[in-house]
Amino acid sequence: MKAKNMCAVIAALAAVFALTALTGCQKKKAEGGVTQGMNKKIVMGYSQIGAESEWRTACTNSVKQAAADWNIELKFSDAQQKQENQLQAIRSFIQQKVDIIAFTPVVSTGWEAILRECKDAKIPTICVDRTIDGSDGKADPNDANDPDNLFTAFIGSDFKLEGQRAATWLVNYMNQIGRGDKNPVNIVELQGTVGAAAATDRKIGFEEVLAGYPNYKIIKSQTGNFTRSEGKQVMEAFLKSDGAIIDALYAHNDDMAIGAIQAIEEYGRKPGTDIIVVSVDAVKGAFEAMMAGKLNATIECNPLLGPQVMDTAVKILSGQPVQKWVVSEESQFDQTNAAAAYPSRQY
Ligand code: GZL
Repeated sequence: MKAKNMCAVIAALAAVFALTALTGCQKKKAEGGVTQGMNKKIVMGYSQIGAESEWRTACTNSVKQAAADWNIELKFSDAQQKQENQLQAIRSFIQQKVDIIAFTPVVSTGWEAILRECKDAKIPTICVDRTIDGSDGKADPNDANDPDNLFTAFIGSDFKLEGQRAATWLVNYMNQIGRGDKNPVNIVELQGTVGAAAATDRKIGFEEVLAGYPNYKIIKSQTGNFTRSEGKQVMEAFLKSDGAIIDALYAHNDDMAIGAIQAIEEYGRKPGTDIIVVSVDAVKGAFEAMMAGKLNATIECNPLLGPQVMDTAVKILSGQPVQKWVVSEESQFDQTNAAAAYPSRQY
């Protein structure tokens, strides 16, 4: 065979190989949703807490898209921030005999009974984003009451670490601008939803670091429920009572920080300059506020959990071992790196 023809054959074979490999891997991802040995499409029930923030919307979109990519049938329920709606949805998933149940606990308590019902029904469960009270990601096989034995896996962030990172960033920045020795450094805090693991642990982590800096004082702390509107309202109250002496704001999420920034401007002080603002999530709105000089830093909390949820579900249903806690990889951003990172942000 002439060399020219040989090259054509090799090129054709290479193309066929590449195409097979590609469709093979896509097929693998799509087949991922088939319960092994049963040739049945996996059916997942997912109880999401609501749509309170940019972060939550990104999380929901990630789960829905990943279910489609994995060829998993997703029964989705929006709880409108109410735990009773989540309990009702999970009971309905049990009655429908879904293969696996995923849920984001709106608050960390009140889940033992329903999770035992899931176990009794032999339906594995995945905590998405937030976990339940007492969970530390390590299940004690000898303790039936260990909260980590109530569910199969938790996919989410280390909220305490996020709080620690926020405080460390703030202390370093106040020192950098020559305000770290002020006594006191007055901080106001906008907490997330009362009882939510994200709020509880971000507060604990933040205060653990501040314990090493006695001149830093949290003079006011109140929930803004992770929403922009409530973040603005509560910040207006903080400014009314302490506006002249506030040095910094710690918000448990960007949505509340963005609402508070509006309140600070309306009050007549400069957010990002007079009042240093640090928050959590790293949603697009936070990058826009950092580029405008109104937000100083945000600690990333990754909402794009869908692929890990589906991958974990397939592993569980095909009998493969899974980690009890799949920790999200996260970074942090401030005005030195926000503009460079912004174009590639996905949420
Ligand atoms: C954190 C998540 C929080 C976000 C908020 O993992 O539960 O809930 O930080 C969201 O934006 O409302």
